Amino acid sequence: MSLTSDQRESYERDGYLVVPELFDSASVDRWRERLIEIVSGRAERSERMLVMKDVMVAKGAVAPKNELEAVAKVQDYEGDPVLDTYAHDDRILEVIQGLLGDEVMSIHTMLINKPPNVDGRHPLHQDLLYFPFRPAEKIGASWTALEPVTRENGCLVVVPGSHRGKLQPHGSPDWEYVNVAYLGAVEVADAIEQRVHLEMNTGDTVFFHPLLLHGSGRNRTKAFRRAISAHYANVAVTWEWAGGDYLKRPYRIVTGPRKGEIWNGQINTETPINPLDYLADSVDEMLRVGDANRRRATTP
Ligand SMILES: O=C(O)CCC(=O)C(=O)O
Repeated sequence: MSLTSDQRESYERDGYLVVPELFDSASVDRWRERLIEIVSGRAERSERMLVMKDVMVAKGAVAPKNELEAVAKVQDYEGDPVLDTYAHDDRILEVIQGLLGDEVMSIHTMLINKPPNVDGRHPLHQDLLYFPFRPAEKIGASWTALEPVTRENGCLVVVPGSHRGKLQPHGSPDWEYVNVAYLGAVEVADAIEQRVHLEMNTGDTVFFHPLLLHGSGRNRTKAFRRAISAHYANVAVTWEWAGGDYLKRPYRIVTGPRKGEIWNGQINTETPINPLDYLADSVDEMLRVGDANRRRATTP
């Protein structure tokens, strides 16, 4: 699907674009099924895949009835033959190319599972916090609903136009249960008043800018709220994080003449960005809690 000029303008103005019915239910069914297979151990996990348990499960605050009720996210599904068909799907890539340019690489992939009975909220945050690449406008996300998402089951919430601001300080929200690395922008009192709830049907897809403030609410239903997502960057981005651990993971080019190759990264650390400068909380504290939860999350 090539973008219309109205769609481009709306993305540039608001920082996001919803494309209804980008996928039919058959495509979406296989990704949802694959999540179940992976979580229940019926499918092998790809090399870097991380299945994260929900914090309430990890802390014993709720007793899940099955494996799927225990999981908050599957990070880095790259290499999974079924889930990869999402990140490499032409319907996604054509829109991404329209927004970011012709040659793009995949920089992150995940499934988000919001089971019933857990808090599961995502505080308002900006994804750029997690990415070493700049400039921000050459990065973008796709997020596809794997079932109808509503205010009641914790749909995405966005703050239109917030992508025109800067990367903000983030910290752990003051909630009783917060999943590891679900950081929130600290100063959001005004922004939260302008939030818009994106209620979507199965297969509807939202594309968004990495500076867009977004999050999601609690699942107050007795059913699951699941989504599949991928992040992309134009190959012309440069790696700008401080520290020496450059290119510690392969970023695969997914469009254009170098499709299939691993990005061979331009590094620009003249004015290095230290992501820790954007963390409002004690890093030691966050890492300590994070490690403990990760250990629990990966223990079957
Ligand atoms: O799907 C959701 O609930 C929010 C996902 C999200 O914003 C994230 O994981 O960064």
